[in-house]
Amino acid sequence: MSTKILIIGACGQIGTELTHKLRSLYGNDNVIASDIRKLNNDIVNKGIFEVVNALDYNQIEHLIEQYQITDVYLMAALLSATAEKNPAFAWDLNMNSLFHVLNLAKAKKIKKIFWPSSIAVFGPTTPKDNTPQYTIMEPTTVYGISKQTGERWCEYYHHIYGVDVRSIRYPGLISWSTEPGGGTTDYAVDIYHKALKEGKYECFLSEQTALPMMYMDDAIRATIEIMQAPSELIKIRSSYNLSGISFTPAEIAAEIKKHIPEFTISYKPDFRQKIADSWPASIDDSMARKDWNWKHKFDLASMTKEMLEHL
Ligand code: VAH
Repeated sequence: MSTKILIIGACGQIGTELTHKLRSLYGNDNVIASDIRKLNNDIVNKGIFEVVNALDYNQIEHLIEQYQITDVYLMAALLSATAEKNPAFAWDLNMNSLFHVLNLAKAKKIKKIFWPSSIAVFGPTTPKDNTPQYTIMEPTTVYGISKQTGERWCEYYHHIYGVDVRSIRYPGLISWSTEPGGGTTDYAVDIYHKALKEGKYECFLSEQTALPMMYMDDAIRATIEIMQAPSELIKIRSSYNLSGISFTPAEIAAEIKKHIPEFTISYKPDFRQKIADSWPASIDDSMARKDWNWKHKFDLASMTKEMLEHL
């Protein structure tokens, strides 16, 4: 049976670029993009698009049958900052959408699932530098708790029901083509827009806040690679640590200054500082490198060049 893909949350920060990539790889007729509303014209108009509520099992099941879907990429979620403002809905959306897709796979209605986790599963008691794959995980955000719990259920459904679910703990993701959506790492996207538009940026994190980050092209490639890897290579069925780079607001500002010498940055930490302080500064992704041959391509310099050129 050929691969037929459903992306839930196709209009989000990752979903948008993932949809474009999957359409180019598998062909428009084999990729069904979906979201709660028609939130992105390109996604809606340049291929098959369906409005679907990630919390409505029957709607998802109907799409699976209508299009003979084999693979589901579940990208719908509330991110860290937004989730803190709406904990009950964040838990509902992040968890129950996952149960719907896991149960569809358990019922053998779909073959494979991609589900995004995050370095937000780590907390203030986790070793901060070069955080290992297996370590203390006491997340202090609703988003992190939902991702940690989701990882446990993914691993359970794989071992108990044989569900082929694959997952990556995304670091902060930086893209020029999609607006970020309520994350704590979004300063690293905003800074490029403001540097070009205003020549200055007021950062909501302090200057020495190091966080694991990745250019979106690397994140999309990692997502495709883990999904295309033979099942026997995917030894970790909770979620793989992944990271390309790690930097502070001061370091990204210095890199931007190489291109825009008059650029200035100021710092005004807000509620997101506490979230960032609970996360690792850098990640050890050696298990992904070992199991399915992951390697990142973009560093801070090459990412900055790409971002400023495209913007
Ligand atoms: C957030 N961009 O800031 C997301 C991500 C690691 C951070 O999960 O919430």
